[in-house]
Amino acid sequence: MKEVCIADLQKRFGSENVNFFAGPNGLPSVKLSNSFGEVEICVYAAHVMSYKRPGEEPILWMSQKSMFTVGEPIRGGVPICWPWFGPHAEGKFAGHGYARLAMWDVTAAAQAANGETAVTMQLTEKDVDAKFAPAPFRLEFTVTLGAALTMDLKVYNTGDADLTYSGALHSYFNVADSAAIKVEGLKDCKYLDKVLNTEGVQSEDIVIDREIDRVYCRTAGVCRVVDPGFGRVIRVAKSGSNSTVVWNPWIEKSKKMPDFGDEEYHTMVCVEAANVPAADDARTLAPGAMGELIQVISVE
Ligand code: TA6
Repeated sequence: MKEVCIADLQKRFGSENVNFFAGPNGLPSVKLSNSFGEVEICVYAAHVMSYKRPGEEPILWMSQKSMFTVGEPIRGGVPICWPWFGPHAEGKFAGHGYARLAMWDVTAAAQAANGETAVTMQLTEKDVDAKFAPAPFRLEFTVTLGAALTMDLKVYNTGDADLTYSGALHSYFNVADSAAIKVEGLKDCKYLDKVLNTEGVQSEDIVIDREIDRVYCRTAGVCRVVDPGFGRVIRVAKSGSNSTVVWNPWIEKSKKMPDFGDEEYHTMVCVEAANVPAADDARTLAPGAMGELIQVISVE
């Protein structure tokens, strides 16, 4: 795994609003801060770890038991699932792809006149363990902190053959009490229920009263996490995605995950901008083409 020098990153990209630091377990990380709030991103996995607006509860959730170990996924924030969503097709590798297990490069940072602060990180097949036999690609992930948090994943096919992939911006949201929230925006949407292995149609707003692991199909719409406990609504918009995943592990699954506290299901819900194959939403790029997956998080 490549070595990343924090001092070098600060020298090349640092500013009043962009500061690199040794994050959890010393992992190279960057903090974007401005009048809109603060975001911390780990260069390992290009992983948005936290997002906070002035005077509010954190918007993203992070497990107290998350491992911040190279080679392991970070549990919380916004994992970048790529180039496959869910289990590996041949079962040869862990779920959700290798992008969240690699050390990315920082390629740009900017402070805009409107007060927004952005950083871009990049990953190519040269940065990925050869065991994955990755086809040529380049990922560019730009995080922009403004009135909203915008995460933009660009996928470039740098090879000479078609590139097919799936994935997600697998966002974990911080809520006061998951049993008291509702997720709006998916009513009347068909879903694949990964707990019951059935299909269904969402008749009402989603409430969390059991393990929920659903892939909502043919939906490009906005979701709203209505949280009475924190007295707020988190608005989750997206583009480049026609499948939205909603997940809460609830009691039994929480106990089975070593990097997830037994009681932590009470304070989180995942609403993910995804490209899920089972929802006919895998993507294929011709040589030289670019695909894009964007999630925009704001508070109403
Ligand atoms: O997005 C929901 C999901 O696919 C669930 O099935 C659960 O596995 C979750 O992702 C977390 O996956 P991970 O590989 O990060 O443990």
